[in-house]
Amino acid sequence: MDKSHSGRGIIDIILDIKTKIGVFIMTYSKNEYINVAFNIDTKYTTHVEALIKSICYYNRHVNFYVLHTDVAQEWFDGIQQKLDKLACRIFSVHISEDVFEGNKTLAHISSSSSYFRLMIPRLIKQKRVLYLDADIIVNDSLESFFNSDLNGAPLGVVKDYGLGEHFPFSYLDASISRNYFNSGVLLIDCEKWRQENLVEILLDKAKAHSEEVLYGDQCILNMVLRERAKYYGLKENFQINYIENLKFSNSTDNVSVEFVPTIIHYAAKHKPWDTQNLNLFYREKYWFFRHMDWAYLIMRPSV
Ligand SMILES: [Mn+2]
Repeated sequence: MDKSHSGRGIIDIILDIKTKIGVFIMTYSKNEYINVAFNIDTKYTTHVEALIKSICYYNRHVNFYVLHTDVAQEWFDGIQQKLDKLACRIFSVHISEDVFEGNKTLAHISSSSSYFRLMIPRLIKQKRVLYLDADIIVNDSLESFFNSDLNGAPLGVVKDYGLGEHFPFSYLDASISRNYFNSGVLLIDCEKWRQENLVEILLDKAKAHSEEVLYGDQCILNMVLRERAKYYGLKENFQINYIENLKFSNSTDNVSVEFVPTIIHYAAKHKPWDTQNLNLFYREKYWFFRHMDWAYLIMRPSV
């Protein structure tokens, strides 16, 4: 109780130590984990492994959380063995098949598993989580995006560039706003979501509207959060369908990008792993990481 003898409290002293020992501060901030979540089924493990490798190519100290109903524990064990050497960890977040049992509309729609991502702040006890779709490759360090200031917003997002001028959502009032974001990259302030009961609010919206919405849970997220989200630029969710549309409307394959996208999102009908579009923009980036040997990542000088 008596701190008058020194005139300073414990906090002041800790702050003092931190400012005096600069190295300590650097090490400390480097040890902060980046939390990344995916939502996949077992068919997607190959693609998510390529995505994890791309993240480890540019980042260390990452916690990976995989939301799923059917991925084998052996897959997690094998990936963790590689990640041990990269100061990263992977966690299986197994969700029971009947999680939406009490919710008729959700239980019956085929894409109901994509709604799992709405529950991230309830499932993952972290302050902040970056959700990424599995049709993504990371192309740079995530540190500045992950730690960026959300300015009080519960969510960081990127506009859906694939829509162009269309706004085909009767259930979203365009006169209020034509904001519509892509839900493949979501920077989630989990603490704020928990404080505001956003998981419940989103699941209630889903209950009421899941049968009429055009793009499933992406529309539900937009219904609740499009006016409250912080919007980032194309760099943080570089949507390949946008580039493919540009190529098509200009009848050219010759597109160059003047910045380095941090997150490449193959949000297109055709994926880099199929044979439908061999000219898909950044197709080679996916294959670079898909074939990258874990041994190379492990032996490579630390990033
Ligand atoms: Mn996607």
